[in-house]
Amino acid sequence: MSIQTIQSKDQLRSFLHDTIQTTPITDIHSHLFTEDFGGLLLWGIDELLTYHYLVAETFRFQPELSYEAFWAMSKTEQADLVWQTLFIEHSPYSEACRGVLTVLSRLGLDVSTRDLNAYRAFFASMSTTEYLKLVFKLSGVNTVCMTNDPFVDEEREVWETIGEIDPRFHTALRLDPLLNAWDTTWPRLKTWGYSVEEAFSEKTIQGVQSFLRDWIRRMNPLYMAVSLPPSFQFPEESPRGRVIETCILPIAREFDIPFAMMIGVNKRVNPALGDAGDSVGPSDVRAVERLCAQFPDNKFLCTMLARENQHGLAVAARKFRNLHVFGCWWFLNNPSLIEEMTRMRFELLGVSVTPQHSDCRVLDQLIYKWDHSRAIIEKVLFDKYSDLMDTGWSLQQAEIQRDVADLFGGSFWRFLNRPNPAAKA
Ligand code: HDL
Ligand code: ZN
Repeated sequence: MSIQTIQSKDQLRSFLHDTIQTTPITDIHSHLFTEDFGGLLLWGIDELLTYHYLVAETFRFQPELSYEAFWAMSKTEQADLVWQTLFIEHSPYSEACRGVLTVLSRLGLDVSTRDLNAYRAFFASMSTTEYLKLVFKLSGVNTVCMTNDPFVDEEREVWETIGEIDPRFHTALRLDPLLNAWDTTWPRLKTWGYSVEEAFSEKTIQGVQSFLRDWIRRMNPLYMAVSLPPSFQFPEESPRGRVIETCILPIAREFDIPFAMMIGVNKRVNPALGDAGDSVGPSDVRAVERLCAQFPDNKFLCTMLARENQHGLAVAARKFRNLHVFGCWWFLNNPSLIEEMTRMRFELLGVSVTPQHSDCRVLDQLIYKWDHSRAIIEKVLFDKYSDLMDTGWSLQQAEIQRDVADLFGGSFWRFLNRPNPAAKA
C-alpha cells in the first residue's frame, strides 16, 4: 500500500482535520465589499452586534421598546442594548450570538471578561487594511464573492471611478429590482439612458440586454443573481418571467456566466425590523427544473431558503448537470440544519455541490461562519470516508485533499469553467 493510503480511522480523523483546516476557501456569496467601497464594508464589534440577525433576537426580549426608538439610537447604543440583552441578561447560545464570541475568541480577546469596551478598544486600534488582512488569514478564506447591486446609489457611484478590484474579492451582479420591481425599475433604466418602456416590446428587451451587457463588462461578475419569493414560477406571464427568458438567460449564455436563483424569501413580513424583517416560505422546485430543462445551455446556481425544499433541490441537481446547488442560506445557517443538509447533499450529490457560503454582511463574520461550518463538513466527511474504509476502499490522502478542495470552491470554479484562484500554481 502506498504511504498515501489512510491506514486507520484515527489517521483519517487527523489527516481530514488538517486538510479541512488548511484548504483555502472560495466563499461564493457574501455582502462584503473591498475597501474601495468605503462605508459599505462593515467590520468591528459594533457592526457585529447590530447584525440584523441579532437585532431580531433582541426585540424578542424588549416588548416595551418601540422599533422607532431603537432605530433612533446610535450604532453604539444599539450595540450596547444587544450586548446587554442577548449576552448579559440571557446566555448567548443562539448561532448568531455564538458567532460573535467565536470571532472575539479567535482574535485572541478574553471573552470571559465580557468587557465590551475593552473589545471596542481592540477594534479601534486596527485600520481597515490591517483588519482585512487579519480576517482573511484567520478565516482561511482565499476569495470572497461580493453582492454588487447597480441599483444601490452608494454602490453605483463607486463603480464610476473604481480601478482594479482587490484580488481577494470577486463580483456578482445582483438584479432584484430588475426582476422583482419592474414597475419602479424600468423608469430608472430609462433615466440611465436605456431605451426601455413598461411594455415588453423588442425595444425594451434590447434596452435591458444593453443594461446587462454594460454592467457585466464593468463588473466582470462570476454570475448574475436574484433573490426570489416562494411564489416564484417559471414559465410565468409576468415582467419577471419575461426579463428572465428574453434578457437574463440570453445574456448569461453570451457571457458564459450562471444565473443564481436564491428562492424562498418573504420580504418584510415585519417591515419595522428593516433587513431583519424578511421571512421564509416553501417554494416550487419544479420552476427550477423547468428552467434547467428548457435552457440546457444556461448554467444555474441555486439555493433555497426553506428547509422543506432541500431534498427536492438536491434531487433536481441529480437530474440537471447545468444546476449547481450551494449553501445553507440565512435561516438554514445553523449547526443542526447545516449538518442535516450536508449529509443529504453528500449522499445524493457526492462532491458536485458547494455545501456552504457565508452570506457575511460584516467582515469579521468570515471567521465564525467558516469555523463553524468547517467543523460540520469535517464531521460529515469523516462519516462518509469511514463508510468507504469499512468496504475495504483504500482511501488516498491526495484524494481527500482533492475532494475538500472541490467542496471549498473547486466544484464551483469548474462549474463556471474558470480557473480556481486557490488552486496550487
Ligand atoms: O438576499 C440575500 O442575499 C440575503 O442573504 C439577504 O441579504 C439576507 O438579509 C441575509 O443577510 N441573509 O443572511
Ligand atoms: Zn445574501
